[in-house]
Amino acid sequence: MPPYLSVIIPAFNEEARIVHTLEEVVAHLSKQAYGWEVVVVDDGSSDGTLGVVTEWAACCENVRIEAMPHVGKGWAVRHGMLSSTGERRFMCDADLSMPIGQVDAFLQKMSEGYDVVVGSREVSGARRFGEPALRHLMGRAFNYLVRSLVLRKFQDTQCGAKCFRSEAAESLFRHQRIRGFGFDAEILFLARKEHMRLVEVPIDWYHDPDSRVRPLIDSFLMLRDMILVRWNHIAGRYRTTRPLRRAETEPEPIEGVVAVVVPTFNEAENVSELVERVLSLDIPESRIIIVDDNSPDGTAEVIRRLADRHHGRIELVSRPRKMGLGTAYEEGFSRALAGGADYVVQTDADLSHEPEEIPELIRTLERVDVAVGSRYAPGGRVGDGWPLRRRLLSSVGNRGMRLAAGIEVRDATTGFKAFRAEALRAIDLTRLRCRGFGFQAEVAYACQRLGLRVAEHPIEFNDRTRGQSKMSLGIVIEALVRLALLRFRR
Ligand SMILES: Nc1nc2c(ncn2[C@@H]2O[C@H](COP(=O)(O)OP(=O)(O)OP(=O)(O)O)[C@@H](O)[C@H]2O)c(=O)[nH]1
Ligand SMILES: [Mg+2]
Repeated sequence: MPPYLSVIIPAFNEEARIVHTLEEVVAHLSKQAYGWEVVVVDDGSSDGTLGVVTEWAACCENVRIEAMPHVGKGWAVRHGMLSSTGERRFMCDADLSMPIGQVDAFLQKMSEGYDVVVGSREVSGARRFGEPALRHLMGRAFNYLVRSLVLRKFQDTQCGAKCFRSEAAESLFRHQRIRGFGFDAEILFLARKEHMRLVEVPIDWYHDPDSRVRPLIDSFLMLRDMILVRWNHIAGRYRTTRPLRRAETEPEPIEGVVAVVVPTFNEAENVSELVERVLSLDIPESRIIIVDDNSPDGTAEVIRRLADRHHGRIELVSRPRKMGLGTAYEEGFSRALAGGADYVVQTDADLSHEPEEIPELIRTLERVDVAVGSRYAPGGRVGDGWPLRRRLLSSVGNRGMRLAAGIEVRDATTGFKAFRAEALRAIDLTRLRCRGFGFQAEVAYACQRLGLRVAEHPIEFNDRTRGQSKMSLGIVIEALVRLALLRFRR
């Protein structure tokens, strides 16, 4: 059962304050009749925050810590919002500038039907304590800019206390692009764009002299972020495809054992979200097999921590060096089959494919052997965020490979597929020649030659928002040559 309330606390170098904050928060929540959880997201602190919270959380089962590389407050909150499960998701600052007892007022508002409740230091009834006048003035000046650029009518966008209904949190934070302090305004902008019900509630605010906000630099960075929000909007990057409210009738859960195979190279910033999203799908018997090629960014370490938390549901295959995509799949697939999977899914770690589409891919397997998540099938699309160069590379590469090997499926290079176990066994993976990127197309070719039933399920593909792409023109050319040779030999 998911808890009623998740409290998300982003923390960057908060060793000195975080324990006191946790004590206050837990003391307040323990008195409530509802279920709750506290998620501290460590934003790659260089002090002892991670250690202190880990130790503290060991004694309190409702409190956990999520360790992230240092990216920014916005990214930490996003991670907390998407990896927590409460019906209400409340974010607050690690210094508790707003005493936690006031969360009740937020929840009260939510019960009146609001989707997003925003703590405000400016609306009538709010009080500020101990804030230097100059600081306040700068805050107001910034707010004026924000209002005129992106958010009319909001008195205070930057207060760290906000509460979201679960569906709102999931839809908003998934579309978030801003990683730093400007994310609040972006989220509110998106909420308004989606016609969510928003309200500001007055709060008591105690200024902390040790605040992490640097007035000048951060105001400047936020201004830049606001311009970015506007720009992203104009460029169509916030076009949403996901319905805000969940469907009235939930589809049946997936029966059978599902293994999701994910190759990773430098995906430390993406794997936790991927894992949480996959494991929260309505698939009772799912496992994730991650094949990591000794990523220098510490991906394996992140996975180990996840594996501890989700006991028995995550398997890490650590390889000594970058051995290529093809062999990574080969290894992941054989583990999946050896582990008794009925269905095997492959997906990239960079969240370009929505994990929420996995159940649909598997349902497609009721009538075929292989389901292909396809950008190029009718109804499929590539998100607007993909730069022209990558779009061209993908489209030309895809066409080229189809032509070279005579592949019928419209998206030959997609990394998002589902196989029935028997079908995957029928493809002798050890005989495939393409060790790198061409592997995807070679599998498509093999399916065709074996006469397997293949169906394309249209998907939206979005550019990765974190981490580096490993794709290049060289890789595409190499794959093309190999595929052409393959067909020629046959
Ligand atoms: N184990 C392993 N994984 C890899 C290797 N190269 C890429 N990957 C992973 O394969 C998946 C796809 O790689 P991407 O870099 O996203 O390539 P792409 O999706 O074709 O292109 P972009 O989305 O534009 O980056 C990701 O999960 C990568 O981390 C590799 O050599 N070994
Ligand atoms: Mg990718």
